Amino acid sequence: MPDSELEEILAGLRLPQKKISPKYFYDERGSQLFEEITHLPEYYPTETELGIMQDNMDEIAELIGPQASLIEFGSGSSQKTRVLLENLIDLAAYVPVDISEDHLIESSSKISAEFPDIQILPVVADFMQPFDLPEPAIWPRRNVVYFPGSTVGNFTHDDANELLRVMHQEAGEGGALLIGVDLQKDRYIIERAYNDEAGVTAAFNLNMLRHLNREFGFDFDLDAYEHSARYDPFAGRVEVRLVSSRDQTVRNGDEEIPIAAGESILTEYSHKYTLEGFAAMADAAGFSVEKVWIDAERLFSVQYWLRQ
Ligand code: SAH
Ligand code: AVI
Repeated sequence: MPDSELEEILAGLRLPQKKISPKYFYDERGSQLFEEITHLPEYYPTETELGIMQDNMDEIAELIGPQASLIEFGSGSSQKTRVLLENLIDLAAYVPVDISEDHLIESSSKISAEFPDIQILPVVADFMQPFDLPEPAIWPRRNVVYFPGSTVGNFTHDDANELLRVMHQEAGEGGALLIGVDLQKDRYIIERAYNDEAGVTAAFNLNMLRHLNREFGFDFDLDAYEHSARYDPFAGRVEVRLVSSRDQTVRNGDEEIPIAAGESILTEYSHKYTLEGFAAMADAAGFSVEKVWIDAERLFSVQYWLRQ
């Protein structure tokens, strides 16, 4: 593991409000737990987004047009992407990009078997750092960056803006962005989605500490932290934390970091947007909003943005 990553984690743990980037959720087990989350009855985003895609697939396919290259940021299990791969016309290539290496390789080989006529070019990368994209064998008519799942919500507004600008660049001349974003709504619906009865989200959150122990040499005691997820309606975001249940010290090499009882480590934000707020994000990143699809309950939106 690069020293810079360990430094980044230690720097976050030295802050008055301790925090660790949500990208560290996604080791092999974390990716599997996220996949389980997407099937939970309380976790509305996946099913809702999939429904929006299915209901509007003809229009989406027409807007994207033939021979596009589809570049997915944070592809995970490529669950929703299958609907696109089945319906887009003469796709030039599918490029799934993800930080979770084993999971990406496994998902991509399944996709390759299911869609033998489409060139699949997986890329293992942290998309917040510069990375190279492979060139498809067939020259695409247009690059479409696909960013589903409201993963954009896991970034602060500033980081999301930076990431959207990277996507603007990757989309290139005539390119577009197809993005899924979760909407602000009743607090109860949101908090239920992040505090499921079966405890899968809690296990997903705690698994981050197991990942840090294994890959970076920490000695977190997983039994001494509790999952917390609260929606802040003013900030429009869920704040996911691990709360220390006793005074304790976490060690890494020579470094000792004290953590008091009740003190928390912030592990994730999940921002929820208004349609107006998200249109402002498009504008700031150099895109124009071409089309917005939402479900009947106005829970979630899928948007098609054109590169200006
Ligand atoms: N797109 C899927 C998965 C969303 S989960 C869906 O809609 O269901 C978020 C995904 O983004 C995970 O697969 C995770 O491994 C990946 N991810 C998170 N941070 C990342 C980063 N910085 N760089 C690359 N991939 C990242
Ligand atoms: C990947 N991301 C959009 C999920 C979310 O809803 O913010 C991650 C997640 N965290 C807890 N449950 C799901």
